[in-house]
Amino acid sequence: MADTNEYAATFNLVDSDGDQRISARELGRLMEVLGSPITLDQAEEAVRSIDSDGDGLISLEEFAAYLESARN
Ligand SMILES: [Ca+2]
Ligand SMILES: [Ca+2]
Repeated sequence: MADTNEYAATFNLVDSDGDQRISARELGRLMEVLGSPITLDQAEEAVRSIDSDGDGLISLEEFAAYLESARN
């Protein structure tokens, strides 16, 4: 089980509209800020690969689980 507290601050930064879900658009904006712009299609694909419950959005739990797995 991922420690979501560890990722909440990052998550909230990415979640610019504050609905507690990261959309493809928000992910795209993040990549732009990080200096690696991606297309909306690429952002949607990335969201699909992180989204484990299939609602098309990334929750904090999904975000934390993804970062945990990326770290190992
Ligand atoms: Ca959001
Ligand atoms: Ca989801």
